[in-house]
Amino acid sequence: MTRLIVVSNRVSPPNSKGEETVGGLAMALAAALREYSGLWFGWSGKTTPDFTGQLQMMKIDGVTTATIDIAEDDYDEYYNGYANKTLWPLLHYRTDLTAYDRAYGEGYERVNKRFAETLRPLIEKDDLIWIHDYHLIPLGRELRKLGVKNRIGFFLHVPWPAYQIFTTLPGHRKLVQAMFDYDLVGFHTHEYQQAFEEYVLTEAEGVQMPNGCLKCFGRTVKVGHFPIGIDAADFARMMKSARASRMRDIMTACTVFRSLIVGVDRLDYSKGLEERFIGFERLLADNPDLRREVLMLQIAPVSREGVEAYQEIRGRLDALSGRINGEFADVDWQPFRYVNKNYRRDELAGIYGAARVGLVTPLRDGMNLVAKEFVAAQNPDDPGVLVLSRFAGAARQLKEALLVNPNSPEEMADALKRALTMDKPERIRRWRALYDNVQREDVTAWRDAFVNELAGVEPRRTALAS
Ligand code: ADQ
Repeated sequence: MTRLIVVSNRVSPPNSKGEETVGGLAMALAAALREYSGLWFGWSGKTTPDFTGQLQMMKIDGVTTATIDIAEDDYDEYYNGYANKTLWPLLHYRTDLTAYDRAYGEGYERVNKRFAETLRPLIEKDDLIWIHDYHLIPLGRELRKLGVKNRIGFFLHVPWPAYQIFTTLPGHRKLVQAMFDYDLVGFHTHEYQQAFEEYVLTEAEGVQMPNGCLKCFGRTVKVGHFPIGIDAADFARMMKSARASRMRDIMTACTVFRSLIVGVDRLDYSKGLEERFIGFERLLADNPDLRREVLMLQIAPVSREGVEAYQEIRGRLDALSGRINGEFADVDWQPFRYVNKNYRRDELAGIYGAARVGLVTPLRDGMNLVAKEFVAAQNPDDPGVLVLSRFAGAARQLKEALLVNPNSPEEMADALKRALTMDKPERIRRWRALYDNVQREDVTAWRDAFVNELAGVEPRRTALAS
């Protein structure tokens, strides 16, 4: 069997206590690699004053990991800088938050080169190489410069934005050119794929070839969409665990016959948390009869604390949650609970299972795995309702959710009301269709579709894209 090398910015498989790191990508890659005798390469999460290139190899749960530390200035310029302050906001349509700093771009190039140089000696002739996400777009190019001719695929976990947004990035052409040093480039949805194609055809004068290939910069690359899913089988097992049941019981007990609305997200401006809080406030304001009947729990562990935009949104969310409780709480009822903690996956499963409504309303999201986890955690005989943003990639698959525009508090309040009052037959009918999709298009289907496509492309013989 061909060996699979997976490369991502962070390498974070489940630790020995069964706890897992927050983040959809880490969850998906850990699950995807479990069945492969593969290698997972990337950053350890630690920094050193100077870059050493020292590799740390480990085997955890059948997955071999190879990690490196990055230098402190790499952390500032590559990770906090170009990745989190430039590309992340840009790819999520937040040009207002996008910082353009030449030093960030240089840090990005430098770290990608260092990744390539450290990874190069580990690559064997027939390995398939699968590179993940916006941190590492130029990595394929750097590997090609070092003579790597293996099949290399790239998968983007976040949206590819509309042409008018992407072209606001200084140096946008160079980034797209680097995508042509891959053999296969994958997106979550057809919409992102189309936006990428539009850029190539209009801005870079590329040509659409038969069988899903694009030709540009003297190279041909195969492009496709591969919607990521959750490890549905593992989730079903986890739902039966003692911890999940205990958490479900605790949540049911402390909601005392009230309907629980739940949101679970990394604390990130792309997740639409402020808009969601305001939507819930609107529900309470417009529906006095529902006030004592509902309770909302928002779990949002802090992330990327080194970036100012994340510190600012944290302050605004604290103030909003205080405002909602201040306005509506009574001696025996507090409508809103806002928690900044991480939970184990089995505990989260129990929390989802106790909820009547899953409220997943990002302003933009590549896919959104929380929506799928919520569906997987429901009781088939009495399932909850998913309220989902139309701007999450998941909305393309989970069409039986109540789809909303997260920018409209009224629309969100109406959808919440509809979800809270939906009769059981409709809830069951919608949930069955959703669960069918979550089971069928799971993480294994995603991995197999991408890897099989990559394995099927012609091996390259030519040099770099020019
Ligand atoms: P993320 O932006 O991290 O992922 P998402 O897909 O929702 O977003 O995944 C978050 C994961 O973190 C989920 O598995 C969730 O259970 C977990 N999580 C969230 N809060 C937690 C908490 N408090 N405790 C424990 N676990 C928690 C990126 C893209 C997404 C894309 C994924 C995968 O931004 O659009 O779906 O990659 O491609």
